[in-house]
Amino acid sequence: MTQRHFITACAQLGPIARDEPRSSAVARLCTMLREAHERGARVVVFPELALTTFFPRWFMTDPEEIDRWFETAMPNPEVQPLFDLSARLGVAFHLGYAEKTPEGRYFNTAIFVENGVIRGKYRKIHLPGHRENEPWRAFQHLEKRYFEKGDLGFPVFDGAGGRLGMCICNDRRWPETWRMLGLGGAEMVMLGYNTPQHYPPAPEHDHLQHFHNALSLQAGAYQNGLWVVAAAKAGREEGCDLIGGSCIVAPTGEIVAQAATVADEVITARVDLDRCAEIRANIFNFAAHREPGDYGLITAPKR
Ligand code: ING
Repeated sequence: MTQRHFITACAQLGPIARDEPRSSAVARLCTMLREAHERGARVVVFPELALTTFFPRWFMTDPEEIDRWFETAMPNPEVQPLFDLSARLGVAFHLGYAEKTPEGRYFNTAIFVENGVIRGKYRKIHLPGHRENEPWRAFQHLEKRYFEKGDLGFPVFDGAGGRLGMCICNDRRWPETWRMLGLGGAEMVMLGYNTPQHYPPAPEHDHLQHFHNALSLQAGAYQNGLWVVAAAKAGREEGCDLIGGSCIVAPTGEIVAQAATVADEVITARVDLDRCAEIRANIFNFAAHREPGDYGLITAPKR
């Protein structure tokens, strides 16, 4: 019988340089997985696009240059050391990376790996930013150029003795993401993010990036009665300041652990999956209180 409570780790990454080889990023991830293990963790969550720098900040046209940022297999020789260490130490992990499928499709992807096996996969649905070069910006945010919208929905799967879900970065800002995972029965949602401090379309909101990050995660946790583990890629990466603020949020919406730096940093918290019931049997008892008959606009097609 797998325990319903365990230590979860959230491994924030500092900057990954444009020319930093994957072997270097993977070595950093392995170092943090070892620290997570030393601290008793059964799961560790790594950030979005954790193998390379956040390449959508640059406008590229050369297909070969673009392809260099993508993984065509998972695992692959570069990432295998992380899979091996995870299996050897018995610490499952969430990992974000850029996926190029054998059919030639491109996704911003996250996986959950336990006992060396991929047990969950998610492809980012809410792709922020733009598609064409916008030179007025200090840096680009070309996720709509380089990735397709995810085609796996919001899967909920078995892992760590409970029901797990994933989302990626901008997904966390959309309440629909959380409600889909909540309705799917997720008890713990794992995600990574690369969030610049400066948001070119609305610089007057730059000082609100940490607030909006926490607001989105805490609301998602509370309104769906689930644990949230959110890992940032942080720090000044190729001239772009990315926020930290990696954190673990309880189903009550309380932040129970938070990163204090913008570098590689492991934070941990004791997650008790049975605590989801405090919310989901009461204030957000979906069966008793939800009124989907009144929510038609939420899934109506865009006009
Ligand atoms: N990054 C950012 C995010 O949603 C962004 C994009 C930044 C949107 C700031 C709005 C405001 O956190 C990714 N990778 O989605």
